[in-house]
Amino acid sequence: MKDQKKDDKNVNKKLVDLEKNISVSDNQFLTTNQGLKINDNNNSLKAGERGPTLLEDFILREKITHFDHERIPERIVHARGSGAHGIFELYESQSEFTKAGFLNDTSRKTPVFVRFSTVAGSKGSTDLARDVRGFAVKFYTDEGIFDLVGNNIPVFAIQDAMKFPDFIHSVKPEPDHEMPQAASAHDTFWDFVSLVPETMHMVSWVMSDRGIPKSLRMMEGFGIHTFRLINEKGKSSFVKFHWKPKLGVHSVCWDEATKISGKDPDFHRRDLWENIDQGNFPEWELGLQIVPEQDEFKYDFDLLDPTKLIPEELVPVKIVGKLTLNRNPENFFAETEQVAFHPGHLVPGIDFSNDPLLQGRLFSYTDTQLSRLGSPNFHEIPINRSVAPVHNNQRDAHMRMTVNKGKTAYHPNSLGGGCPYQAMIAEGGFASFNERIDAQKIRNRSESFSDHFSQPKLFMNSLSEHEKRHMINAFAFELSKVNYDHIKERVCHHLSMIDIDVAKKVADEIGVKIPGKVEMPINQAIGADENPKNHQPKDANFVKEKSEKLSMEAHNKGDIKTRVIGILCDNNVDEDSLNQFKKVLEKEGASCKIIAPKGGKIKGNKGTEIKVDENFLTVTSVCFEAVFVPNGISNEVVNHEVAKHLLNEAFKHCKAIAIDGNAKKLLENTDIPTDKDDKSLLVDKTPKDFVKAIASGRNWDRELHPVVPA
Ligand code: HDE
Repeated sequence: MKDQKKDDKNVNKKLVDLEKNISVSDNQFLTTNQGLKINDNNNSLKAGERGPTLLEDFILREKITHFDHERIPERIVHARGSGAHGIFELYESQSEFTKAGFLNDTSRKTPVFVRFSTVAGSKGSTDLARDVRGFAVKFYTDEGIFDLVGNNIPVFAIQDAMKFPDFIHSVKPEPDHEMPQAASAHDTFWDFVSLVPETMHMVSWVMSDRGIPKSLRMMEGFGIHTFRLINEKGKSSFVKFHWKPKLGVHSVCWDEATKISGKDPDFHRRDLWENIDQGNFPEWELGLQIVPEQDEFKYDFDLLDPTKLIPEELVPVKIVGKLTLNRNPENFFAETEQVAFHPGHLVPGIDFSNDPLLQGRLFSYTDTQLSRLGSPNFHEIPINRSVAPVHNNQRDAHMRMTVNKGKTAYHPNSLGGGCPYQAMIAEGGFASFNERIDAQKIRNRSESFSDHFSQPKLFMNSLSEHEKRHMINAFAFELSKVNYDHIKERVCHHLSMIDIDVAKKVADEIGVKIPGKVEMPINQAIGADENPKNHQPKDANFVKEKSEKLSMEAHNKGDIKTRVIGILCDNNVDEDSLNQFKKVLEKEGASCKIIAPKGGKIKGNKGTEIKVDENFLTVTSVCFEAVFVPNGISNEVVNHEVAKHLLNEAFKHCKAIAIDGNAKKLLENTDIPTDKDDKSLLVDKTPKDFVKAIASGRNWDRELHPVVPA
């Protein structure tokens, strides 16, 4: 492992700050929490060797009491997460748009902590459930903490915070039997979706391959809401934040996802940890979509509507900086579990918009920490502590760590010299954007929020053929699990409003008819308009065009960096064949894992000892991006069911397979057709051809004629 900590220390103020709390027990005595050295950590104090335990055993009581209280409530959403430390570097000053220090000063390396998460599953659920992924970034800036609490999908399911508890109650395991775990619920979730058509855009994204990412390192991130940037002169622009992964955007296929969930539920977590550990630091570029204030009403969707994105054709994403994750946490609980994000953690130069979903979030995130972390002092927990100085008159409460000196805990004061004093704007004081609001108090939703189908139509138009096929299959799979036809029909109706072809395929697969019309209940507020007729979803604008970047295909970087390639060998493997491929694959940045029937080491045909990474008991093709079988494999492997299954399954999942020399005998023993043209099945081809095949992405055409029953 690289000693990133040492390199970082020169620049990373947060790592230096965390050092204060790091405890190492090397060469130390075991003690109680009071510092008393413990002489026997194995036996409780008893009345006689076989007698009852004595209440006076304070050592036992302390140990057990602490243990009894070790758990805190998991997050109500985004419970399962993985975190990492890193830095953010700016390419070019954005002072034209914002005065935020970390977006102005290119010499700064702003420390960050990032937490990725699934949304629906609990803390111990699987990484590869079909779900949205959280992508929350905490910037420890010199002006205080800025949190960009986003997701890997650019739109949200609902438009108003008022619907969030309903939405989440529908998506979480059903309350009577607490099923299903990890994935979104079936009857309740789809019931909600069918009654709230604004969900259809986000649901379409989740049903696409974006819902089953290959790696956390290979996902985009989106701030979703429109925020504001404010420059030194007080001028405001609207902005949407994007994270673009340097490794491109990749997913697994559904059959693979379900198998990974069983074989390695920690697949994403492990991948992130191991890559950071090995020095393959994941990187994302920060992109800004900036909309001048005067263009607020220029588009046929509302910038304040979180179910809408701004197509990159309308407003290009300006790349302004780079995020690098370069250090794993020291302690999962202390860092990943206790980190507390909040979209209301702002720095001067960034402000909110009036997006009604964002507005509700501003309340929720502090509130939830009170029950999760247990005290309003959660900002003192080391991972949450600002590197900018914190001084105010807030005092006391549970687990207060700071020892505030002095008599005065009020403002204004004269006894404390007026301190801490307010900052003028020129001194870095935060002032909310001076937006003019002249309105009536009203519980309603803007008419400009009522087009629910045009953007999902744009999304579906933009998918490549196989992406669309996967999305249709996912809709069909999830809806097949729903027990009520009227729910399935209503969803198919909404789909028909978006794309009739998609709707027909889904309806056919799940065996329902698409209703011509469905009566929607009033799902928007009735304060201003009590006529249910006025609350039916509007037809989609006739969207013909595509938006290129909505397809994952547009984000393939054409390389194989950090991909894991399985190499199936045995004793006497042809070392030339093995090394020729391995060398080229590793030079291109992939990592190779040796698979052999038994663990330990094998001996190549020249007598070299080769370490085995996976044996036939542990191996599974779903953990590899591609498989290579070198020349010189034994008859045992040729006839072994595990070896046959490995190739069959890799083929089924459309992965590249390279076969060299006598390994053809194994190929012939599988269900893989060898007489068809297949760009990713390489027999006696060069390592470079193999690299090209992996880099070009999966051969999805194989799905059109499935032949492998694996
Ligand atoms: Fe969250 N969300 N959310 N959310 N959210 C939480 O805060 C909430 C929303 C997101 O790794 C909770 O500390 C409301 C949108 C992420 O710790 C909670 C609404 C987006 C994370 C909460 C939303 C998100 C959370 C649970 C609608 C994408 C995980 C624990 C009004 C832009 C952060 C916590 C982490 C977590 C509330 C909508 C992203 C309950 C009320 C939109 C990535 O406060």
